[in-house]
Amino acid sequence: MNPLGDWFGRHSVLDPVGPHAARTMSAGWIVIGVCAAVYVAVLVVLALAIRHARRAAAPERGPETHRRHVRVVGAAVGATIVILFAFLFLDFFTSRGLAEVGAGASRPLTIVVTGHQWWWQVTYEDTAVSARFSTANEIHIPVGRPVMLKLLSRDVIHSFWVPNLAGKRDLIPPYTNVLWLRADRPGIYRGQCAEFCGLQHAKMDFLVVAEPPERFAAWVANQRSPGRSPADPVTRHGQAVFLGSACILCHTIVGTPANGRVGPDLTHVGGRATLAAGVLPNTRGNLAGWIADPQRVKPGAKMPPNILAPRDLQAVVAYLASLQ
Ligand code: HEC
Ligand SMILES: [Cu+2]
Repeated sequence: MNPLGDWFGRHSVLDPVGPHAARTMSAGWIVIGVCAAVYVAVLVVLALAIRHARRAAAPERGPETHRRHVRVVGAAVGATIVILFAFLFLDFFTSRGLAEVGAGASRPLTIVVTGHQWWWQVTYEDTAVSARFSTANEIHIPVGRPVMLKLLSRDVIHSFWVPNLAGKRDLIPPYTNVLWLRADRPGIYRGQCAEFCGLQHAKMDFLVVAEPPERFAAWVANQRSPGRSPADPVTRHGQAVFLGSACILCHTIVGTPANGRVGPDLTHVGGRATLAAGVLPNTRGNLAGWIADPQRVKPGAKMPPNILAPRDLQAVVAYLASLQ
């Protein structure tokens, strides 16, 4: 496990856990290996040249030397062209291989990921409208099943990158890009926006949680349910405060009148590992701090500070934390 704990997740291109990342990494190793060999060869030739120049203080400049130089430089240019073409084919076949992993999927899971400044909206598609649901900054996928991500953006260009699972793919408004991935080992993999998208670009993270199919199915069933009704006076008061304030202009909680679309869906916010796009572990303290003053954590974030009486703030926190 990561020393920072599970909420941080794993984050390394050197540890591919699916066919997409693995193929990309193999191509990467070939490129690194060939480039290292070329680098060593250049240094060896340089050393020989220096030694040669030292020995022959007054180098002969006959036609024979000239011809040898032309041959050596010609061979080097030829080798460069061959290597670059080899890389071109390597790239082409790697990309084709990646497309095939997706094409073989009989029943892929389709997830729409929409980039916003500076968080990720995640919507699970289904032919039945009632079975669709939205969450934020946390993408659950079943281990071993190919997943098709449809990538959209509402504002500027973002780039979706989970190093352990796949290469980067840009989200370019108003187009839809597609990225396939498959996780072959359960785990929590951290992703990151990889295209500068404004003030809080560096704080636009997300988690991909790859879990066994039964656990994934249970998670989906829970996500499809409406937000839990408050079960005690404190959470009841919290819900009333939430529904009576500006929160509902921007946030949705399914099963309540709140259906704002500016910020993340909060129907099951209590069950998420992080807050504000991977920036804070989801604890009550962080939740309270975030709601009171998001600008302190993420200056420029599209959520205004909220001036709530301490009792109201604690109640809202209790209510949101109960939305598992
Ligand atoms: C003007 C729109 C707006 C209002 C009003 C607003 N929010 Fe937000 N909220 C956002 C946006 C946008 C984000 C995402 C910020 C980010 O991560 O960059 C967010 C994020 C959050 C998150 C973190 C969700 C997650 O999954 O990480 C919580 C919790 C939250 N808001 C609660 C509230 C509460 C409670 C209120 C009312 C007291 C409120 N918000 C009012 C827009 C708003
Ligand atoms: Cu970004």
